[in-house]
Amino acid sequence: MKALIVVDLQNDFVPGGSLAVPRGDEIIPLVNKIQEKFDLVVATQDWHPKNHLSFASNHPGKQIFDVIMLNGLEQVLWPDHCLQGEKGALLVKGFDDRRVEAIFRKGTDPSIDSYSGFFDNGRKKSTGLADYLGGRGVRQVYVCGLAAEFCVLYTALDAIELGFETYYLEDATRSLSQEGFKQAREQILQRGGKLLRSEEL
Ligand code: VGL
Ligand code: ZN
Repeated sequence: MKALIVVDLQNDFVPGGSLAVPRGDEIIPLVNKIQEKFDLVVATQDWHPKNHLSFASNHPGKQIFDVIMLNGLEQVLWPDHCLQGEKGALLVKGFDDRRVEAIFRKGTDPSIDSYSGFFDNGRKKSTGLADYLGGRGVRQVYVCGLAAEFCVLYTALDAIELGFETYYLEDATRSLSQEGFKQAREQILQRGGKLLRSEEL
């Protein structure tokens, strides 16, 4: 069983959104097209309460993109994004979600961030995605979406660690920075994942 995980393809992460990934919207038609190659399609959704401590706005005196220590973990401070139920948090317009069988929401605990679709950044709480995929007999996981060096990367790294054969779809993602994308691809290879382009599917 092969599953496609569409990570955080949400309005706030495409141009016009509050944490826009440059050219993030370019992947929408590609993500639509490749779904037919998979037995199962699931999605993740970044889903923050207003008081989330990853928001710079909740740390007076701090700036967006400052890095702080938050409960023992390094935390980048982001602009407010993906507020629960608001437009920025909705799956992006144009994304064909008809075949998406389940959506896993993350980042709901105000005290900890959650880049991976599987666990929070402290690996304390699971979203249930691993059990869901296991229960559906999935062995191969293909990861796409936004942003390449954050939520897509950490979702893929957890998938590798959980024992899934893991493919990082390098043309069905976009990054906040070029350097971040390069480092993400290196980490995937170092940890035993594979890089794949969608035409190889
Ligand atoms: C993401 C930063 C903060 C992502 C989510 O989806 O990559 N990045 N929250
Ligand atoms: Zn977030």
